[in-house]
Amino acid sequence: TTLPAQLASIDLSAYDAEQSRLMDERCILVDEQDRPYGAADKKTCHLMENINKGLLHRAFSAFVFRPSDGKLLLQQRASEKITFPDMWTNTCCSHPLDDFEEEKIETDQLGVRIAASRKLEHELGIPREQTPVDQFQYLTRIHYLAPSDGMWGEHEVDYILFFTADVTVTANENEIRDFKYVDKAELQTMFAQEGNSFTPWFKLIARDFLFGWWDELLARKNEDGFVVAKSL
Ligand code: DMA
Ligand code: MN
Repeated sequence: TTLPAQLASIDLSAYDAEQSRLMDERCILVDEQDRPYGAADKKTCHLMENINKGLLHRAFSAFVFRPSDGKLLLQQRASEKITFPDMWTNTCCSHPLDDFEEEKIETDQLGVRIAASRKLEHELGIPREQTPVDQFQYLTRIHYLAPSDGMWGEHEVDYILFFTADVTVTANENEIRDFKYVDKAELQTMFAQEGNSFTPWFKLIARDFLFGWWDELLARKNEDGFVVAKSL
């Protein structure tokens, strides 16, 4: 049988083997009200051909802040990533998976919190005991669509989570090319510099929400001047 050109060209063998394997993970399909109705593999969910037909899945964006100075931990995505390679972005993004019962729990956004803790360990090597799920602060959900390179893209209901704690980072080089802590001014400088590219969701969140929320976070300091974590 002969595949249509579009389908033949999505053979993943040209991509990194580990990232290709991760395309078998099963994302949670949701409608525009974030009501789950099924599951599909990550490859299916991230093909623009399907996104253009309305396919939408659940995701999270985690932002980790350091208590001593309130700086935000950024990551640069690895060149191996199939979507949005080499771009600077927030600390960690991924998907709660249909593969794990506990990641489908909706009460107190527990499923996405568990997924965030799992992926902070997978991508940044942060031990799970350093990211207790009840310590994530849930801010809001955003529905957005963004193409990556023509063939691939994102279309998600994205849960935004803040987390303030000292963490130990051991980067997984298959996921992350670089990481750094920035304050607001340093981030603005990075945005202004030519040659830096940023993920579309991070630019969107930065444009619409991040700086206001960051100010509120910085206002919550204890007597020692440390930003205080806010949990559930
Ligand atoms: C997907 O992030 C989630 C958002 C919010 C864009 P990702 O591409 O980093 O996911 P993964 O690390 O699972 O490939
Ligand atoms: Mn996605």
